[in-house]
Amino acid sequence: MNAPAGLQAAFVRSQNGVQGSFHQSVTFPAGSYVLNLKAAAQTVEQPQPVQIQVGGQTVGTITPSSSTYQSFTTDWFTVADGSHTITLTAAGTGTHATFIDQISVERVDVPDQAVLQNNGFEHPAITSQNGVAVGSGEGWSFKNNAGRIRNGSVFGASDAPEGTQAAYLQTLNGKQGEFSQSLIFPAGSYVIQFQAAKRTSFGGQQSFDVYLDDQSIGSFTPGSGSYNAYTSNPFQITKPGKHQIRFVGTSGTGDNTAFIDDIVITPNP
Ligand SMILES: [Ca+2]
Ligand SMILES: [Ca+2]
Repeated sequence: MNAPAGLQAAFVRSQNGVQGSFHQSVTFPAGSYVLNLKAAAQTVEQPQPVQIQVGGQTVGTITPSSSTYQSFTTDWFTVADGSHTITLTAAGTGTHATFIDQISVERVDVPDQAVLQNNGFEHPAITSQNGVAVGSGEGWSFKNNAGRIRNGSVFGASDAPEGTQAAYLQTLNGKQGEFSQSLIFPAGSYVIQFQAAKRTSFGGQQSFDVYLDDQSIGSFTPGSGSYNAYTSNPFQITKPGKHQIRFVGTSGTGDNTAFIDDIVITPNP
């Protein structure tokens, strides 16, 4: 396939026990970075994983699953002022190559605190007559039966504990609602605090799990139509970087809804 930039690209593969690699020394100002690159597989059936290192530290292993060039981003890494060697090495055993092009270094800024955008689901203001905004809200991604409500919506929820709008997680026709947001965390220990209530005007009991990336940090079953405060289990971020917070409905059948508002990430002392 054609290179995504210009006419040429790099390749790495392994042959007779020799792992192909290439490297370049780059002068970095002290800080945190990611590498962005494009990569494609020579043979989709036998992809060649590629290990990416900076100054001997592995910052990612990519395995292109397509013969079309796709974008990849490494983990975050933090370096001291000075020259560091970026090395890409074939990490598999096969002779099939991975093609690589358009490698760039991107500086990433670590905030002082992990802050959720639109943590109270107030934006944008809901204008629909039924007071429900299905699957939309600034900063958040919604899936299946999830979205936002404003006070007085057809869901019949108690008034939002923060502002006038909240999120809902509904299980309907066997599909569980979920919403998520990715944000940048400084290293540290944290808990997630939020307010939650159940729908009492219709349906059954909703329960939900909260995740940091793929790690469950708590299961919750709001038992009251009034909002109560809940706190996740503590979790540890060992390196600064981007992580996803996710709320997922867990009741399997029926029509069950939970309401959630005022989600705050707090350092765990
Ligand atoms: Ca090129
Ligand atoms: Ca709110």
